[in-house]
Amino acid sequence: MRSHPLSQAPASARWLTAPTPGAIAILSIDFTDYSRAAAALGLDKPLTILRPSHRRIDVIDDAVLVQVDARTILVMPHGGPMIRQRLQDHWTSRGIDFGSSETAAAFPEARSRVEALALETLAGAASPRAILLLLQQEARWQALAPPWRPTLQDEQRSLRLCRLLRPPVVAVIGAPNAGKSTLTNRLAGRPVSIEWHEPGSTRDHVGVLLDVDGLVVRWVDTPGMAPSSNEIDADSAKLAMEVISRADLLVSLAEPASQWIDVPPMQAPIIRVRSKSDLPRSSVAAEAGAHLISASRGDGINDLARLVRQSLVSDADLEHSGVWLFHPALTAS
Ligand SMILES: Nc1nc2c(ncn2[C@@H]2O[C@H](COP(=O)(O)OP(=O)(O)OP(=O)(O)O)[C@@H](O)[C@H]2O)c(=O)[nH]1
Ligand SMILES: [Mg+2]
Repeated sequence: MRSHPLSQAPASARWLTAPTPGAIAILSIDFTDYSRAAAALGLDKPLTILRPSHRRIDVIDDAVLVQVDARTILVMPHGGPMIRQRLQDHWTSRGIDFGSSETAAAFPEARSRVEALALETLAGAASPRAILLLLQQEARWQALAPPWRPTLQDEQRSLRLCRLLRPPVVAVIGAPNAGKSTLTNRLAGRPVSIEWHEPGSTRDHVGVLLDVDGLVVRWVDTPGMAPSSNEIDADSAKLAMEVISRADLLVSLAEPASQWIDVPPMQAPIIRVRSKSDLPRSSVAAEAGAHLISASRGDGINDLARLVRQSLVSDADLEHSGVWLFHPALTAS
């Protein structure tokens, strides 16, 4: 397991000996750029390959160091747990990465730290669209030349792509009877939420994990928003507002000839949807800025799913050929 040149840390470290007390401990330091690694380790004089050298490691301990090849140094300090910890804390503070050693051990087949992290991430990724992108990361990181720093665009694109790993929250909102639960059930392909011709049929919000055009989202069907004197409704409306305030995207539904409800200004973007397009009154097909659906008949549903996915993870993000900072260990400097 090599430290990757673009892992940003000057070197990655992993203990080869157990954390129990012993005469000596062995720490393997992997790197690709010797001078960066040596600077972080505080090595003033260079090591000669395969010749053990007794060094003072800053103020912590004496240790024997052996550089085994162009990319690995073994460090052998005294094996007490306190010394081990102090050494680890000291070198962590100088940017050496001890974090991914467990990941590396779990994926011995991986060719690099980036690949080990990608395989680990793949195991927990929510969305099918994450798979191919994660498998491409090893080659992409290898293709870049160190030293590399992500741009703000890289970081922002990476954050949006991370929605493929942890489902973003999409809240569907609208007046009572707008057709929110019917849309939810249509997207789920099964009944998950009560649809009823009387307004107020959804009393509490209903959350479901949905695959929306290859992006798995936490879809939340909220109760219709209307002033109410009923105690339960007031509570459920409060709960709905909490969900709305945490949403990454709002899908706002309005029946033909009715207004979209107002929500307080939020961070989350809003997609406006005109529902029940099959009804005769809805000859408003070309309404500016609104998407037309009939959840009962299924009209416009695939396009809406695509719009939802695009609003959260765009085609441009998915097709971008740059690297993805898909794991916190890749952002550590
Ligand atoms: N014609 C037609 N009727 C629809 C459509 N979508 C929903 N409805 C009907 O509208 C009524 C209300 O639908 P719901 O999905 O329960 O509406 P809701 O927005 O969840 O309502 P609340 O939970 O009460 O806020 C039901 O009778 C649905 O069958 C549609 O696309 N076309
Ligand atoms: Mg409902």
